[in-house]
Amino acid sequence: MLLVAASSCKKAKDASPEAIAQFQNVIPKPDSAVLGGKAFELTKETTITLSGADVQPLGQYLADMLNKGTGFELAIKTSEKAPESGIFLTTAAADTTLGKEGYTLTVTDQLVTIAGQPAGIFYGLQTLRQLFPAAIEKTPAATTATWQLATGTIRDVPLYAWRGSMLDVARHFFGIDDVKRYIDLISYYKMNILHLHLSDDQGWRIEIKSWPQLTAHGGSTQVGGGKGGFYTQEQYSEIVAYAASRFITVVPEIDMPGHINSALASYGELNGGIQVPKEGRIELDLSSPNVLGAKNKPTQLYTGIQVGFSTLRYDKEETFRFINDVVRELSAITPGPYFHVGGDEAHVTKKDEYIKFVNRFTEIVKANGKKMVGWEEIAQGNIDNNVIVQHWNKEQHALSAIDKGSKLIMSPATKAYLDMQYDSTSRIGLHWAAYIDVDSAYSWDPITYSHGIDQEDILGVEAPLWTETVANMNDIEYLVFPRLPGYAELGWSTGTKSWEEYKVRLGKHAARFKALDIDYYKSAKVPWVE
Ligand code: TNX
Repeated sequence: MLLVAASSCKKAKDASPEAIAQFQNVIPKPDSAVLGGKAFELTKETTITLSGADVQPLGQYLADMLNKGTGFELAIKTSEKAPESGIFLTTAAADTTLGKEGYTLTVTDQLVTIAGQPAGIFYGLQTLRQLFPAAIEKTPAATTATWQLATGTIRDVPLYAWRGSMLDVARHFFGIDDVKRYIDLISYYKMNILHLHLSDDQGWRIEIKSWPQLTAHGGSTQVGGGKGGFYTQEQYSEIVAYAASRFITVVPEIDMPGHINSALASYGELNGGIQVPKEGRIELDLSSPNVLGAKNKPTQLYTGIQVGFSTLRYDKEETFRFINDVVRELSAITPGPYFHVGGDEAHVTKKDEYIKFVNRFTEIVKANGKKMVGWEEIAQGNIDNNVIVQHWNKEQHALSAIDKGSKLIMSPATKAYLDMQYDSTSRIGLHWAAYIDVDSAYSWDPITYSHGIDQEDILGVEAPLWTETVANMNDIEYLVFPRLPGYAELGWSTGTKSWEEYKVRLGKHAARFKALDIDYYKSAKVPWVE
């Protein structure tokens, strides 16, 4: 008698139309995805098998995610050999052409295999989540759903190395739980950078042990006069570790030499003199008594939303002791390679002093073992190919950065600013750069956005969320969704992009937003399917 393995006796079922649609609706769009069209079913008997180095936490992450949505208690085991059925995560069999972040995901009617290096597997898991019905994201678990995937093969590698979002925790402060949720939401779309804007005129948000007043006083308020807040170094480390578990690098920013009033209010000796900026976008209200402070004297705390009026004092060594201490303490608790020095809108710093500041920043950041990142204005200093420049406004700065050998992060305000209103009716947001509806947010190409910028000059794409008008998590979600998946796709996906095609996929993510409890903006430009 012929013995046949039980599994091959069963004839594979066809995939449901829903499972097929899910296979086709992944955001960011995979490099290649070939549909098989049969069905794989996850049941309570499904086993997760792990193979290779550093794969254990990924197996646990997957089990937690699936168990939460299904109510199952899936078993995890380790084996060098691929199993016949279940889900198999392997770092052992990785195809070297996938790089650090690429992955393959193969679904047969019996077995789901994700192969890659750890980061690649993590991204493969994000794709896998999207291949399941949206209910997989719901808590409490859905008990009636069947958990079917369509069979097929996906091979995926990112276009850019830097795929990020910035969260401004200075204008309004956001606690650890909010930041962790932000990390989860951006990681769902395969972003790998969280840029934290940790200081600005209105607040200083990271404990610096050698300068305690920065947080004790400088962190005590925020836009609108609320109570502000800050992270202790331990809390910051908790955020950094949480981000790392999602393959996200935290890039800390201390904005200098402008955008610095919270430090000047805390230590008057740093104050280079508050002034009305000559080229500021908004005129400083001189009648407001709480903004003025004489050079070398502490300023008042500031709770408005104007920019460009404050500066560190250049002509005192004390300032550089301060900068050194801040960069040293913050670098020591930042495992990632980057330190962002701000450098934007220093409208009342004298031009020659501004350039000298940038040159000093470059030395200090390097001496502390980090790679310097700064807003595009730093291209006026002696920067080189060790420095990364974040382009947000003026093409001339971006081009001079390239001339000096620096790479660019593309964050053009007219396209990539998450704090811009969708249209004039948006309940929060600014509009100085543009109104950015979901179609506009997606319909640009970092390469063709400016003349003279080539793909090799671009490190990646980052969407900043400034929070002058953003006070809580609901506000964050309203501005970030549904634009963020589009920025993630611009950063990740190769190939030509079409809004007409993308908007259909995005529309189908509404059910996922809902299951993830994301309070998104229902733009009329998108055919939403909840
Ligand atoms: C400009 S963009 C700023 C921020 C503001 C933002 C508001 C940049 C480097 N600086 O200080 O928060 O506009 O949209």
